[in-house]
Amino acid sequence: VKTINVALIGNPNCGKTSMFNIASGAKEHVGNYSGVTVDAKNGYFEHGGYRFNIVDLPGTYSLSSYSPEELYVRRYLRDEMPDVIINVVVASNLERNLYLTTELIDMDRSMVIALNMYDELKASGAEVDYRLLGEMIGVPIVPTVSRTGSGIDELFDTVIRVYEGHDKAVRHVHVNLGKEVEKGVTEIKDALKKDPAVGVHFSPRYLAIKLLEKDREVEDIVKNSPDHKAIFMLRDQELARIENITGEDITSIIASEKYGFIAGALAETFTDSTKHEAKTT
Ligand code: GDP
Ligand code: MG
Ligand code: K
Repeated sequence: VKTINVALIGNPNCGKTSMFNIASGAKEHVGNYSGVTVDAKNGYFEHGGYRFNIVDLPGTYSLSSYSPEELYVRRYLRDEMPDVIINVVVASNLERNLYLTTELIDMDRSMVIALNMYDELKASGAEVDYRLLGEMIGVPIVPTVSRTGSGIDELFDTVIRVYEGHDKAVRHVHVNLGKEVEKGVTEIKDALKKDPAVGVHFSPRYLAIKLLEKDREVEDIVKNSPDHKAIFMLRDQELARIENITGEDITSIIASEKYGFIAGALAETFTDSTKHEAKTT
């Protein structure tokens, strides 16, 4: 039997542990609990002729190095290289939850989105064209209710298809960060690519974006490259150029472009019939 290593990644309280329990038969604590220890739980099960190793990771809003949870999840992604990531999102809070998704897209990893708490979305009267949304962002999306198990079989069927390279929604999408940032990212990415060791764990694009954000841990990764002095000089130059031309701080430019990407995708796929007065155009 083939083994697929999957990691559950999502914001706090999106239903990761409930999904982990229902898939693996475990009985981990579920609820509004934020523990002192930041760790992961492993489980095993079989589905569709495959063996799954599943890990329940701490909840995180982003993949920077700001909090112990973010660092933990990113180190896990660096060191363990899961075959497929299940990005669990709260169906009725996509604007916020998809931010983390944009960071995973930058990393260019194999991924499936579990559109969780789909029961609450339906009860609210809102609707999302999740097939179209998945095609737009290049990641298959499966509605799930991890409290009851609804959609979990379809979710793991989709994980198998993604793992085997058979899912039609899978496509590499580029979250455009605006002309100036994109120019900087391209320059840094090209410099990084000269070292074959770079990009083994993280995509050159992800590393370039995080270098522009002055992410300490990514700087440490890049320090292993023989060209790192030239790369840091280039980063400093590009950062100065971008902030000069735009008059804005890089982290706010990147955040607003990412939220713009999400808003654009949701404008075409999300309808909230309870808010039919909302459109002004
Ligand atoms: P985690 O922090 O991501 O591990 O989330 P948990 O699994 O601990 O779930 C947080 C809360 O959401 C708990 O009260 C769960 O019972 C509830 N929950 C999880 N999944 C669903 C779902 O699909 N629908 C509904 N209505 N509630 C859910
Ligand atoms: Mg949990
Ligand atoms: K929780």
